[in-house]
Order: sequence, then structure tokens, then C-alpha cells
Amino acid sequence: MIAKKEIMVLGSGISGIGSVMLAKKMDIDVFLSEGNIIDEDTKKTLRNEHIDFEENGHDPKKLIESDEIIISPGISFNKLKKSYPEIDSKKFISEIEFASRFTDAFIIAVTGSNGKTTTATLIYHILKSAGLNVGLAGNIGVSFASSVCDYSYDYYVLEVSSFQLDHSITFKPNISVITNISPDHLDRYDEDFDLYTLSKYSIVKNQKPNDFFIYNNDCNVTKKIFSRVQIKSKSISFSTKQNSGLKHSIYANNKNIISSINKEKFMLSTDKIQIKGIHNIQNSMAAISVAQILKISNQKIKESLKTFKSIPHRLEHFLTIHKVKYINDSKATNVNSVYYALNSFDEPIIWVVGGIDKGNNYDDLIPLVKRKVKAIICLGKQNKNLIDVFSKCTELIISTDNMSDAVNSAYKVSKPGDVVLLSPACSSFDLFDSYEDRGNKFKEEVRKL
Ligand code: UMA
Ligand code: ADP
Repeated sequence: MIAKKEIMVLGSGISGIGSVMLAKKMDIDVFLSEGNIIDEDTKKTLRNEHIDFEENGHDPKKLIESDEIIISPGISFNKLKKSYPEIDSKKFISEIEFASRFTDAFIIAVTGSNGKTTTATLIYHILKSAGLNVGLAGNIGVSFASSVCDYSYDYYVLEVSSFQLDHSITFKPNISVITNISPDHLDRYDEDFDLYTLSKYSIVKNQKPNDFFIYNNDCNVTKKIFSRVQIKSKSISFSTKQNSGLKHSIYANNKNIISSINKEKFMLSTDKIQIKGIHNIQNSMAAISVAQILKISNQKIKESLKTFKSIPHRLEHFLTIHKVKYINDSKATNVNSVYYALNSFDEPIIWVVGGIDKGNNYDDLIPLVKRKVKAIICLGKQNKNLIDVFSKCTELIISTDNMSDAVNSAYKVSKPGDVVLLSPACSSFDLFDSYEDRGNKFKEEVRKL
């Protein structure tokens, strides 16, 4: 008789709960372990489902005895290993790995440092508009496990973070997408950009010759994948700079997106795309590539691109007051996303920036700031670094430590024709609960003006 597997799930957040629910449905012995406290509602759900749990720490005996351990993406494996050196690293799997065992759906997985949510949502929008039975899950906020548990989709669009790719052993997307790679989350990768990059590259590692890999040919780090990883899938590149000349590729010149992925040529004026900026042309090309692989008609793809609006907190133009545009780009939590934000406007910019600096190197922004930014409003508990880096790049730099002061300062220095852009390059946790909280507070304060 084969012994029944016992699975331990670490973390009682969205992915942990999704995992235990799916395990339960699949009749697998499962135990939930939370390092902190578990909230009352979650405990109630667990009791109703007869799922055993512990809180305020992980029982070392259970860690050793379990056959497999599903680790939530927010848990640093390196830290955990320091606290429990005796546990076997090979037993750890990601929630994505676990969920993928229980679905035969066609999987489109999108990773990258920036543009994951936008690209995944756009792909979902096109597929859904074309009538496919498709789900959207992953890092976007709905766990893959809970979605597999509750629904039966033919296609999945998954937003996948590097944390979710780590401990994904056999996970194999039918189509994988890398939007770009630039430094982010390095605290989880021993401050080593190469380790973070390898994590992103691992999205292709299990792909087979019938699968597809879509990548950004304008991103030097992404392109290097070909010299680091053996890729068996068919590759499709997208670029805003040049036509790769490959048989199956997609590129944009100043006016049009042109694709030769399918026999029937695809061409669309970039003006027809609602979401603005070069980075969104890149995201759109990645989405068009997926849709073309799935043989969705050119007509349907074009219609969907015309109707797709920007997602909250990503270059969200929510108000114009006295001819000054107010833009909420609170999700810009790293330097690369701010680079594209600053590049997206021709108007003089009043730039609201700051928060918890994840070891940013601002060098790439300096020429842009000199050219485009008329005033900087620092918003954070500690603004010294920003002031040191940028005070020579602009005439005016103001230090604030709350949203009301930041918005009022921006308002005072603005003139008709300017843009006030919240694009922080930093995470939000010094002053806010999350990037959403920061973006919502920005909008609230602007609406009070
Ligand atoms: N914990 C332990 N032991 C520890 C440390 C922590 O039990 O040693 C507990 C924490 O107390 C917490 C849980 O483990 O209860 C960790 O949960 P989590 O942070 O993984 O959160 P989830 O609610 O499961 O959300 C995760 C993703 N979170 C992270 O990657 C940090 C969500 O992405 C994702 O939407 C969700 O799964 C569903 O897939 C969020 C995110 O910030 C949005 N992602 C990063 C980003 O986008 O930059 C990568
Ligand atoms: P992610 O899910 O990877 O964080 P989002 O689509 O949520 O990506 O966008 C996060 C931030 O990055 C926003 O400020 C957005 O304007 C910017 N952004 C979106 N797509 C790209 C891209 N392809 N390259 C650089 N920045 C981007």
C-alpha cells in the first residue's frame, strides 16, 4: 500500500489558504502552519473545513515529517532555512507548482520586473472577449490554487512573480512571457541581481518544443537568457526598436505595430491603443503575440486593444484641475517603471517620489529628470537620499512626510499644462499600508483641492 502524502502549507495568506482548500478538495492530508497569528475569520474557515492548523510558529517536527511543504511566496526561504537548518530543501514547492498538478488547462504565464499585471490583464481581456473560457490568477491577487479549486477553465492567464517561480519544479506554461528584467526584490536574493534574473529565466525551463516563449528583445537582461538557459520552446521576440527579421516576430515603429507571427499580417496604428507610453506598446505586443498564437482573429485583437483601459495605480490619469493633469502611478515601486513613466509625458512634470528605497540606483533617471521634471516633491519618512541625488537636477525640491502636504505642495507649484505625477520608485510601507492605499490617498487629497 502506498502511504498517503502529508502536505504542510506555510503561511495563511491568499496562497496558503488557496493551497489548503485545493488539497482538501483533492483529499490530501494537509496541515496549515502560520508564523504569526491567524485571523479569526480564517480560523473559522479552517475549522469548518476540518483543516488542522497552528499559529505563532512552525513546528520543527512537522517540518521534518511532512512529505511536501508548500511555501507561500512572501516567505523568504533563506531566512526560514536559517531558523530551521535541519529541514530538507527538496521538499519545498510553490503554490503555483502545487496547483498546476490539478489542471489540464492551457497555461499562459507572464513574468517580468514590470508590466506583469498590465500584460496578464490585457491577455485575459483579449481571450475573454474572443469567447474563450479563461481565468486570470497568480500574483495579481487571486491564488492559482483557489482558482483551480473553485473553477474549471480551459485557459489560464497567470501573473507569476519570481517568488512564485522559486520552488516551481515541474511547472510548465504552454506560453511563457518575460516582459523585462531590472533590479527589484534583491533583498530576497542576497542582493544579487543575477540570482533574481535566474529566477525569472526559470519560467522557460520545463517548456517543450510545442510551447512558446515570448520575450522583450529591447531588454538586454532578458535577451541574455539564450546564453544562460537551454530553451526548447519556440521563441517570439517583440521590440519597439527594430524588426528582428526573424520569421515569427512583432515590432513597433513610430506609427504601427506590425506582426508576422501568423501568415496573415497584423498591423495596428499605435494611436489605437488606449494605454499610453512605450512600455504599454511593449505590453500590448506581448499580448498580441499570445492572441496570435491562439489564432484569435486580427479583428478581435484590435477591438480588444481599443477597449482596454489603464488599470488603477498604473499611470492612471484620474483628474485634470486647472489644466493640470494628475496621474497616479503608485505601483511604480522601482526605478525602471519610473523611467517609463517620466518618458510617457511631454509636459513639464511635478514628480512626487519616495517611500522605502529598496537600494535604488537612480543614475538612469538623472538625464530624464533634468530634461522633464520642473519640481520634485519627496514623500517619505526619509528623503535625504533623494535630496542628495536629485537636488542638482531640478530647480525645486520639497521634502514632505504626508500625502496632504505632498499634494498641496505640488498644487502650489503647478501651472496650466503641467503634469503632477505620483511615481514613487519606492515601496509604500513607511507611510501607507500598501501601494493601493498610497494611490487612493493621493487621489483623495487631489480631489480635495
Ligand atoms: N509567514 C509565515 N512564516 C514566515 C514568514 C511569514 O508563516 O516565516 C506568513 C505571514 O505571516 C503571512 C504568510 O506567511 O501570513 C505570507 O503570505 P504572503 O506574503 O505570501 O501573502 P499571500 O497573501 O499568500 O499573497 C501572495 C503574494 N504575496 C507576495 O508575494 C508577498 C501576492 O502578491 C499574491 O497576489 C498572492 O500570493 C496570490 O498569488 C503580492 C505581492 O506583493 C501582491 N507580490 C510581489 C509584487 O508584486 O511585487 C511579488
Ligand atoms: P507589475 O505587475 O510587474 O508590477 P504593472 O503592470 O502592475 O506591473 O505595472 C507596475 C508599474 O510599472 C506601473 O508604474 C506601470 O506604469 C509600469 N509598467 C507597466 N508596464 C511596464 C513595462 N513593460 N516596462 C516598464 N514599466 C512598466
